[in-house]
Formats: sequence, C-alpha cells, structure tokens
Amino acid sequence: MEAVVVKNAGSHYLLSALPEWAPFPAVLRGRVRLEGSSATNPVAVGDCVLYALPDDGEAALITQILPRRNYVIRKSTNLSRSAHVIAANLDLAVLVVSLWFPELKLPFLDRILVTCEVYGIPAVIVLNKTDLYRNEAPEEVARFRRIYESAGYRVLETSAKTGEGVDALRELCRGKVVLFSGESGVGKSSLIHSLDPSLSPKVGRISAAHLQGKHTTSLYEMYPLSGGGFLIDSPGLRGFGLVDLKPEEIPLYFPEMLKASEHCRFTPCTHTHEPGCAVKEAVDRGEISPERYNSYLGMLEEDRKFR
Ligand SMILES: Nc1nc2c(ncn2[C@@H]2O[C@H](COP(=O)(O)OP(=O)(O)OP(=O)(O)O)[C@@H](O)[C@H]2O)c(=O)[nH]1
Ligand SMILES: [Mg+2]
Ligand SMILES: [Zn+2]
Repeated sequence: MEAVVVKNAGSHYLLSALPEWAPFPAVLRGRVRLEGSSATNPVAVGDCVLYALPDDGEAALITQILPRRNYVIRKSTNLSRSAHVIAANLDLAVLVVSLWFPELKLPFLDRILVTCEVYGIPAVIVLNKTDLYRNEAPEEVARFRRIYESAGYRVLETSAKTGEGVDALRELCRGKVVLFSGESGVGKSSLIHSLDPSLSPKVGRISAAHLQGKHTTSLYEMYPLSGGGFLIDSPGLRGFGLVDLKPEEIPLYFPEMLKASEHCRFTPCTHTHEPGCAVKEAVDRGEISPERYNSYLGMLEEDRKFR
C-alpha cells in the first residue's frame, strides 16, 4: 500500500494516503534506502512510500521509498559536509524572510533559491512581518522587491500579525504540496496558522538578547490546508550549504544570469574576468543586481575552498 510521509520525528513517522487526511504511525524497517541517496535521513516529509501493516496491529512498516519527483537538500555547513533531505515531491517552496528580527541575509536566501532551481521547484519569496517595517523602511522594502523581481521571482509582502497578503498566499498554496522554509523566527509557523486558523503549529518568540528566532519548530510536519493543499512546516535553517555543483554550473541557476549569458563572448564563461562578458555588462547597467552577483561570487569562492 502507498502513502505519503506527513511527519518525521526521528525514527518515527506519520503517513497518510493523500489527498485523504488520516495520519497513522509508521517505522522504517532495517536499511530501507532510496537507491543512490547519500543523505543522513533516509526518509523525508513528502516522500511517497510503500508500507505493510504488521499482524500485531502496531505501527506500519515502511518497506520501500518510491523515486522522488524532486527534493530540497542541504549540506551541513560543518566539516562533515553530510547532506540532509529537507522535503520531497514539492509543488512550491515558500521562502520566508523578514527585513528585521531576524535581520535579512541575502546570500542565504540566494542559496536556497539556487537549490530550488537545481531541482526545478517553483519558489516564491514571502517578505513577512511587514507590520514592523513597512512605514519605517519603505526604501528597503522597495529595494528588496527590485532585487528579486528583476531576477524573475515573485515577492509577496505578508504580515501574520495583521493578515496582510495572507489571502494571496493562500491562493498560491491551494491544491499544492508547499514547503515553508527560512531562518528561525521569520514566522513560518505563524503564517501557516494565519492561512488556516484551525492549524496551530507551535510559535516561538524572538530572543530579546540576539534578536533571532529560538528554533521553536524542531520537526518536519505537513498540515492539511482547508480548501485543499498541504503545507510543510520546517525547523529554521541555520546555514545552507549547496549540494555539489561544479563552478561552471552555478550561474545556470541564477535565472537572470543564465539569460544574459547567451551573449557572453566565451562559453563557458565564469562571468568574472572574461572580456565581452554580458553578465558583467548587465551588472554594470544595473539590470542584474550587484547583491545577486555578489552572492554568486561568494558561492564560487566557497566552492574553491572545499575543492
Ligand atoms: N510583528 C510580527 N511578528 C510576527 C509575524 N510573524 C511572526 N511573528 C512573530 O515572530 C516570532 C517567531 O514566529 P514563528 O512563527 O515561531 O517563526 P518560525 O519561522 O516558525 O521560527 P522557527 O520555528 O524557530 O523556525 C513570534 O513571536 C511571532 O509572533 C508578523 O508578521 N509580524
Ligand atoms: Mg516554526
Ligand atoms: Zn559571462
């Protein structure tokens, strides 16, 4: 029998035969692994699995993990460089950020965006907590929008507190399997609650000392959106290491750089020192944002360090 993993709590799982919502417990038998996967976690929320029901009426046994349509994977940023599959078989990734509390870190957002591009997962950027800074920092909000809209991404402004943008976000999520990802404290769990008040993932506070989230959500868990759709709440990301990409592959996953690179004199072009580089010219003309270009240079640099 086939079902989807809707909660991952270490060695215990909940499964449900989506779109039906009736979660039941399951465990993993022995060494079930998806062929070719080197991730530290064999099963992720969103995985489609085959299971058997034991005679003793205890938890179902996961017997096989079916091939993934796509997934989001991150490398730990410590020395082990082990990889962790965050979620699988997604229709949409909602990448939540805030200008303040916690402070915005663009290179971090760009890494997640690159990963979504690598695996072909559509991404929207949600700028949450606008109630805190819309009036205080309108230029910063406009600048943020410019950077990401010119790169081809949709940017939605929301406030889980006032409900701004929540209807638009609900429309985007309807009927889809959606991962909510981002740093701790940006309001992923709060947004899920405001999309559907019958859902109540635990919400934390912002640490007064560090002005950062407190890693309140500790598990990957899917929630059914009334009206259709499934939302995956996830723990705040601390760092986001890119999976193995060759340096020449990185610019393929910056949509605006990929487009401009058609006109580079050399192929491949690293868009750093080559004469006649259309990407650098686009940066100079202000068509590609310097922030995104700098994120790219940072990724190249990191790649060199670990080689
Ligand atoms: N002012 C304001 N506060 C918000 C908003 N959204 C969330 N918060 C607050 O931000 C804090 C963190 O919210 P959470 O929803 O727990 O954040 P999270 O992204 O789920 O964090 P982790 O689970 O730690 O990854 C809480 O105090 C929320 O009340 C918002 O739109 N405006
Ligand atoms: Mg949370
Ligand atoms: Zn170039």
